[in-house]
Amino acid sequence: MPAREALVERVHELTTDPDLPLHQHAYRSALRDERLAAFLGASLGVLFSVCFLTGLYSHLHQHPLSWLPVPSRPAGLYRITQGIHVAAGIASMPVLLAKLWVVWPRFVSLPAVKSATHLVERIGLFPLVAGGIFMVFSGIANVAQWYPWRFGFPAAHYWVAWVTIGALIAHLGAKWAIARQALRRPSRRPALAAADPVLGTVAEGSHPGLTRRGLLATVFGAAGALTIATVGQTVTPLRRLALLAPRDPAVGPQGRPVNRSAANAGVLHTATSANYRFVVEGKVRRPLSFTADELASMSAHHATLPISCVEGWSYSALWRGVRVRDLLVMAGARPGATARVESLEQGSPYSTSALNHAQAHDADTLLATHLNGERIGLDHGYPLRLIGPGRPGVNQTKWVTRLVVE
Ligand SMILES: Nc1nc2c(c(=O)[nH]1)N[C@H]1C(S)=C(S)[C@@H](COP(=O)(O)O)O[C@H]1N2
Ligand SMILES: [Mo]
Repeated sequence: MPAREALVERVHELTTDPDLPLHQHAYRSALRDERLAAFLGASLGVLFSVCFLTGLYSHLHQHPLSWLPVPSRPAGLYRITQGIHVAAGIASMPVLLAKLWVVWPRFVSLPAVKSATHLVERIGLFPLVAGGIFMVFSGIANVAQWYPWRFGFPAAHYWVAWVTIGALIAHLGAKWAIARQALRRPSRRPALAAADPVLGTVAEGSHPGLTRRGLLATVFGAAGALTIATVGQTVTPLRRLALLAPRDPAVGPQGRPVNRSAANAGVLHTATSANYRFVVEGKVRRPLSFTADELASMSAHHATLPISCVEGWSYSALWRGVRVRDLLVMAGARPGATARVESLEQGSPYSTSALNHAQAHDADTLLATHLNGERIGLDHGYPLRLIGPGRPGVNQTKWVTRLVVE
């Protein structure tokens, strides 16, 4: 078969000509060794696992399971888990880039398949590498509120997380022994170098330029700098350093940030209309209905609670409002009741949110009329917004018009 022969010849040419990029020794560098690959891989494994667990916790808030109710306390818990989620995701960007740089000659190494195990391992690299890049890229783009895609971010970020973590566990299984060995031996590892013709074949010192230590310092320095330049969006004392954070927790209407304004949500008219009513309905003995003024005069309970956006910014404020649990009693709901709030906003996934039993009965779960002593502004949810302890920002529904008891 002449076509096949020509192809074989071409591959041979590509992989033996020292000037061509597929030549097997074109990527030799003292930095591309097992120890560095293992160290960067282990760091990335820790960062990705932290992101995965905190991400699952966030998912559980937004897609509740009746048999695994999320707690309403401590009030600042979600602020911490989500702050860590976003910070670990941002910090993993330079680590991921460095890891890919160190190991990428392997992706083009030949022979393409050495054994069945090698084939499985190689196929598994695709979901790992593509998934890892996707998770970090989509997460950071979401924090920057840049949506260069058509799919829904939360669902894609959630499902690809499972694929990536599965591939990570498989990769860990495949590399465990070699990585452990590489991390233990301090300097020369002739056994490893011999075992791996692609990586680790150039002795350190024979190559000028960056040392392993220098590379690690650069990578972790970059990760630290990115963290300091963004974490002030949630660790408020550091907010002046948060040069790369898209949100300043002290800037916005009433000195607090807003993602979706009343105008964007299309509620300018309905929220300010004299026809506005807040109603309590569903499984109740006495349905209730209030005007905006009635709500403001009933509102007597104070609570200091954070708004913790899934995007990683948060702020704490003093809220004044009507307790949801008092409304449940007034309406004659059964003691085990749960509830759902609905916004005047139409057709958004954030126009409704659920309160499980602990959340609905928490003394600080409020339908708020006041923010830091002032009537709540239109962009923060006038005339009424939900604010409860331990909840993600997306569940702190603004422009509330209905409480449906279940
Ligand atoms: N009806 C409605 N409520 C909403 C939203 C929304 O888009 N529509 N955004 C939520 C999100 S994502 C966050 S982080 C908080 C932000 O509250 P703030 O704008 O008052 O700071 O409101 C939440 N409540
Ligand atoms: Mo948010």
